[in-house]
Amino acid sequence: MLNRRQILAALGTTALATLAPSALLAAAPIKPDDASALLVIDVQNCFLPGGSLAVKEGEQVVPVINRIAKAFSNVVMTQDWHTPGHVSFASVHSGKKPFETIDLPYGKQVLWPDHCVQGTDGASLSKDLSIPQAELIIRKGFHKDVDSYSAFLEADGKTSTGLAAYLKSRQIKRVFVAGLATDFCVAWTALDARKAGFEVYVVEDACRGIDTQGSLAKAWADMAKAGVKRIQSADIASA
Ligand code: VGL
Ligand code: ZN
Repeated sequence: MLNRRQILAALGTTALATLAPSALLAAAPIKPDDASALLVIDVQNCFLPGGSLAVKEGEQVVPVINRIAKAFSNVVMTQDWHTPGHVSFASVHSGKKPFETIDLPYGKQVLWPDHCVQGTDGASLSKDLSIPQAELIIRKGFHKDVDSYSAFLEADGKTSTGLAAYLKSRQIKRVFVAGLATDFCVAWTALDARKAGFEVYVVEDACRGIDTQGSLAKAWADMAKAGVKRIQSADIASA
């Protein structure tokens, strides 16, 4: 085995100069400033263990989100907030089962078990979230005939939730996205945030995915293509 000195000697000064600093030094931690906001997506009972659309390991995002949130002065949370009999529920389409898809006027829709019905315990935010400074809760998916994975735009691609205008009027330039599920509400939120002109980071270990029909790999590929930065919670400077 070569030791560190031998490796450095073998690389020589030219190679070293080429590699430094990105390869040899750890990246500086990212420090959220007043122009940064953490978006905590859908950390609701329905998506947690025992919930009707439980995301595998979903509960593991809670302590990670609580920890990183301490570094943010701006935090916005979202709640998936469906009407009873919402169009995204398999139960309202005869002969259809959860995770099958149908064509709706606005495009392809994955069908889900009934979840996050307005005012139910399943729609409540996790009681284990501890982010007292959170300043806004955006509810989405409350139009019976239109789904909304994204916290910015409904699935018709045109109805706004108002979040982009809110963030812009608060002078926010950078958003950090965490929560559930990576491949649906997190990814769609991150992609729409890019379209709205924000710098976007998705905190991978603060998210978990559903992963149906290749959706998780596709989501990461779409996000990379759109310029979304994939980071870990350890990349964020602690408060
Ligand atoms: C979500 C499926 C259906 C999510 C919401 O929060 O990612 N996924 N509704
Ligand atoms: Zn939903």
